[in-house]
Amino acid sequence: MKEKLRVMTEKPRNAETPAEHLRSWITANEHFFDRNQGEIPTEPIALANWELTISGEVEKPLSVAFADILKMPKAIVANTMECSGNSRSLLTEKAAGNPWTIGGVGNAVWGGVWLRNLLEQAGLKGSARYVAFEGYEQAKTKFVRSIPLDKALDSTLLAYEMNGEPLPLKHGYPLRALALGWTGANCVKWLSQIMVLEQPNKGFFMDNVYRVFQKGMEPSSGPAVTSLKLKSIITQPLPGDTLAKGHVVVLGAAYGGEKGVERIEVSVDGGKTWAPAEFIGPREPYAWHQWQYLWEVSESGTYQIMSRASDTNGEQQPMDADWNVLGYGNNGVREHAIRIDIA
Ligand SMILES: Nc1nc2c(c(=O)[nH]1)N[C@H]1C(S)=C(S)[C@@H](COP(=O)(O)O)O[C@H]1N2
Ligand SMILES: [Mo]
Repeated sequence: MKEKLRVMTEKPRNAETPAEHLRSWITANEHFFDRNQGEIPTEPIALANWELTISGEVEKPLSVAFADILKMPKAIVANTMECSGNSRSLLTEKAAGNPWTIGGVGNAVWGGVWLRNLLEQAGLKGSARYVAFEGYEQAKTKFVRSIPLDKALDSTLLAYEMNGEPLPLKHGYPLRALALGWTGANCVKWLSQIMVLEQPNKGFFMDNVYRVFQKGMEPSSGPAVTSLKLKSIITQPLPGDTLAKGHVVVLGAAYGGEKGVERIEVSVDGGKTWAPAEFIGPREPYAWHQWQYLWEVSESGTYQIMSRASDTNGEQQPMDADWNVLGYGNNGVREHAIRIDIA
């Protein structure tokens, strides 16, 4: 099969979406980025052999078959998922990890069931504070992640459909967690176990990574990554393009995880002056907003184009990203500037 993504590592498979496939509101399944800490299962599990257990701080531990999931009310929700390390390679000071540019993000319409419905069936004990997820894939160190109970009850989906198709194997078939508006690390694939806990889960993927910390600090002393940060990206033109004078359509996307994006502005002079861009396409909570800026350019030269988002509270995307050792959450305006030539 022809490769559709920009592959960073093949084993495990980490690959980003080329910018031209970030221009539509829906990111097609075949163009959606891949991020794996271990191996993708080689074969999809037979649905008859799959079960989901719910244990820990619950009144009635459950074991649920796929058919039971399908009988529950179905929720259909758009959600933009971004890898915590997306845009890491655009940081001016290097940070360790996969060299994502802007393509470690995608938007899909997910079908599934609300986690709260299953937790209600199991009955939470008074001691319940966190919900941990584990997948069925083979791995030396299992990718186990927990989220606070509030998030689990309020806005976490267990998804079995992605853009109207059964969840593809590499995106977590048959079921994955989706903490809406939170980074991909909070969205465990190949889900097989849910554990309700009194404390956050401990382990490598909780305490050593997905933490925001500075050099010389203990990783676990930094906060865990949660919501996507307010950010905008330019998806057309592409860095280094040479374009003709006249109408130039600048395209991009803006997103803020749990926060809604209210406004988007564009600068074509390296941040000296700004003009409003307009939103195009659907606007839904948890999903990115595509935008366009119609630029009339009459002089040849080199231009630096930037975009800047504001959220519904009037907060602005920062001009420079907050650096951290693992390069998470790069949402800097300057880091995302592109340089192009007008001939
Ligand atoms: N079981 C399991 N779930 C996982 C991972 C993993 O390695 N194993 N990677 C996580 C990370 S860091 C991200 S960004 C997303 C990527 O999901 P995708 O490959 O469907 O785009 O899955 C998350 N869920
Ligand atoms: Mo990630």
